[in-house]
Amino acid sequence: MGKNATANKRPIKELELIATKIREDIIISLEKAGSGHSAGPLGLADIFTALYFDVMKHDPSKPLWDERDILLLSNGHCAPVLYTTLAHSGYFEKAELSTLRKFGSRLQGHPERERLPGIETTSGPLGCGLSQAAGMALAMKINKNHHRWIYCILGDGEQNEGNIWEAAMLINKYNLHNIIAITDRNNIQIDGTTEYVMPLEDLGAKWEAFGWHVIDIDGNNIDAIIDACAMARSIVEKPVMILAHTIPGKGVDFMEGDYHWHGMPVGIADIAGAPPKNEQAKVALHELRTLEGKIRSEHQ
Ligand SMILES: Cc1ncc(C[n+]2csc(CCOP(=O)(O)OP(=O)(O)O)c2C)c(N)n1
Ligand SMILES: [Mg+2]
Repeated sequence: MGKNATANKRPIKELELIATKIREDIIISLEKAGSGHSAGPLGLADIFTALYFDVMKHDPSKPLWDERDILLLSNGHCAPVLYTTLAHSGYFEKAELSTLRKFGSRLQGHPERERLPGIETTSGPLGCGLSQAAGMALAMKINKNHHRWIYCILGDGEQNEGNIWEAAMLINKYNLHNIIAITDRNNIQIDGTTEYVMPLEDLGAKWEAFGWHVIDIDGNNIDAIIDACAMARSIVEKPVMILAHTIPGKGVDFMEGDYHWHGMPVGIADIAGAPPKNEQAKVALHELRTLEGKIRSEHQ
């Protein structure tokens, strides 16, 4: 049996503590790497914590367990949150996080299937994840093990890719209702706000027009994420898109809401409103560790 199939549910405060530790490790590994994406991974830490530590059926000691739920990271540039969550779950040693983006490392800038336990697909070229989810769901249907859930994380800027909408139609046509898609609706992308680069709204209405059931949530509220996933699993007549409204750079005040941190780690760039380069990691970690202390004291 998978760990989360048998484990008692963790209290929300414990999950918030895990998400904060994950954010700290994202900052540390990106600073060591000297390149990489900060805003998306920090914003997604609550969703990843909820999925790996509560929602999904999986077993880090058996990454290829044929009853496991599947997590696909379609917005592959957010790899730091996937790697850090996998390490915290026990798929590999946390020490390996310090090899992020180094030559020869298993933790490259974008995830590669079979390179690291727990990585289900290769991603990085945007727009592919939902089609990969559709292929897996069709295979599960043919093999009669479609009781497993496939969680597919998508960026919002990523949804400028036409191929996502082809997958949206196909999933509906073939009733692949074991797919639960989650959009990281953080309103930023590579070089501006999503509404500036390519307006997406009304995004919920678009998904509904493609036959999907849409659930809007605060994507930085772990309780809300867990509830939305439970609701999504109970909706059998349609595929479900959870529009998770997140704050890019969440947890680090000088990064929050600023698209300049989309593809920047701490320590290499002078960005308006941020501390000097050599202070950025220290300030970010101080803020996160203060939050960690506060959650710990509330949890005791
Ligand atoms: C097919 C393709 N086109 C362009 C890119 C370059 N690119 C990387 S991330 C990104 C922005 C994606 O926006 P979003 O999904 O909202 O990511 P966020 O900034 O929220 O992390 C772009 C255009 C890519 N990786 N793949
Ligand atoms: Mg975005």
